[in-house]
Amino acid sequence: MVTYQEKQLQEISKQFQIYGQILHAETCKIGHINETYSATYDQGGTKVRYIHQKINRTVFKDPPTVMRNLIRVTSHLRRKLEAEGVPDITRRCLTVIPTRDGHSYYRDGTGEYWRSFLFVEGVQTFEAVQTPAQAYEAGRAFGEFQRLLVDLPGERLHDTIPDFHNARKRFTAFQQAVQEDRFNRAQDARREIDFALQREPLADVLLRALAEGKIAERVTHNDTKFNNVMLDSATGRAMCVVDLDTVMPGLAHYDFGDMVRTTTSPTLEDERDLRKVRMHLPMFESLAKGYLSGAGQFLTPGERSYIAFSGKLLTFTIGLRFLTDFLNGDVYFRVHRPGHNLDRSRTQFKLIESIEEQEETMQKLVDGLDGAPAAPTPQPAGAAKPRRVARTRPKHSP
Ligand code: GN1
Ligand code: MG
Repeated sequence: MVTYQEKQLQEISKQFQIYGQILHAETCKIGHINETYSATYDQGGTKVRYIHQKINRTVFKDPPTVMRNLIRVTSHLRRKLEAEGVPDITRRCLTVIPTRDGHSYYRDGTGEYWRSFLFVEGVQTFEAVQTPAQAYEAGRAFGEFQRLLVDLPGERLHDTIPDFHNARKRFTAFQQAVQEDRFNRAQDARREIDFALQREPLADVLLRALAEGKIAERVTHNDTKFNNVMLDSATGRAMCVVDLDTVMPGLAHYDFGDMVRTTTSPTLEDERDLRKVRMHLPMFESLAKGYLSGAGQFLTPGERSYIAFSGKLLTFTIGLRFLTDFLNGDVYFRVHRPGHNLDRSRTQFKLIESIEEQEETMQKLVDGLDGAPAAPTPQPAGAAKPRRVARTRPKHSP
C-alpha cells in the first residue's frame, strides 16, 4: 500500500536528479526540528537509498541561505578530504543531490523547501554514548570538521539562526518566559527556574572572552550531538558528521561543549532517572583526546583554557532553551509527552551539577594533553551489545 507520505515523496523525488522508481519510504523519527525520510529506489536493478528532507521554515527563516552554506561547506570538505587522499569520500561527507534543473533545493507548491542527500550506508548512530572509544571518535570527527573548515575561502558564512548559542540572549528569553508565564507552568518548574537564575553569570563568560580577544570566531558545526556522528558499523570509526544546517560562524567551544553535554553521560537527553545522569570522567578524557587529535594545531592556548568550562556552558544554554520552551508552551522542540521539555531541562541541570563537581579535574586533564594524542583502538559498533538507544539508520539532519 502506498502511504500518503510515499505518494507525496514520489512527487518530491521527481524533482531531483534521482532516477528509478521509489520502492518504499519511511519517516526517520529523529531530531527535534526538520522532517526526514529515507527512500529506497530501484536503479537498474540495484536498490539505492536517498534521504529527503523538508526544512523547518519556522526555525530556519531563510532556507536558500542554509543551502548556500551547506554547499560551500560540503564542497570544501570534499576537496580537502580528496587532497588528503581519504578514500570512500561519499561516506565521509554528505552529498547533496541537485534538482533536475541544478538547484540545491526544491520549493513545492505550498512553499515548503525540500532537499535530498545520498544515504550513507554501513553506519550507525546512537542516541547515547556507550564506550570511551565512541566518545573519542565523536571528538575526533568534530575536531577534524573544525580543522578542515579553518581555511574555508570566501565571505563569512551566513548566520542561519542569528545568536544561536548566544547565552546572554538565551538567558534573556528565559527571563521573559518566566515573567510572562503564559501557560501558568512556572509553578511546575520552580526548582529548575531557581537553578537557572542562580547560574546567570555563566552566560557572559565566553562572550566576554571573545570581546576581549582571548578567543576567536571559527567556522563551527553548532549542533554536535552524539547522534550527529555516523560511526562505521564494522569498525566503529567515525565516518561522517551530519545535520549541517547550523554550520556557521561560532566558537570552537560551542561544538566541544555540546559534545560534553551529549557524549559524557551514558543517558538519553530526556532521562527521567536523574541518578543515572553523570559526567563520566573516562568518557570526557577520551572525548577531549579525540577532539584535540582531530583539531590538530589551530586552537590557541586561550581557546584551550575554556574547554572544560564549555561543557558546563552549553549544557546550561540548552537546558535553558528546553525550560524556556516548556514555559512558552512547547513551540520549538518537538515533544512526545506532556512535560517533555521540562524533563529535558532537568536532565541538563543534573548534568551541570555533575560537571561542577569535576570541572577542575576536567580542565587539568585538558591542560595535560598535547595537540595530537594517539587514538585508542575503536571497538566495532556492530559488536557492542545491542541497546535500546542504538539506531541502525543514520540521521542526516535535525
Ligand atoms: C535540536 O533537532 P536536533 O536534534 O538536531 C536543536 C539543537 C539542540 C538539540 C537538543 C536547530 O537539534 O540546538 O541542541 O535539538 N537544533 C536547532 O536536542 O535548534
Ligand atoms: Mg540539529
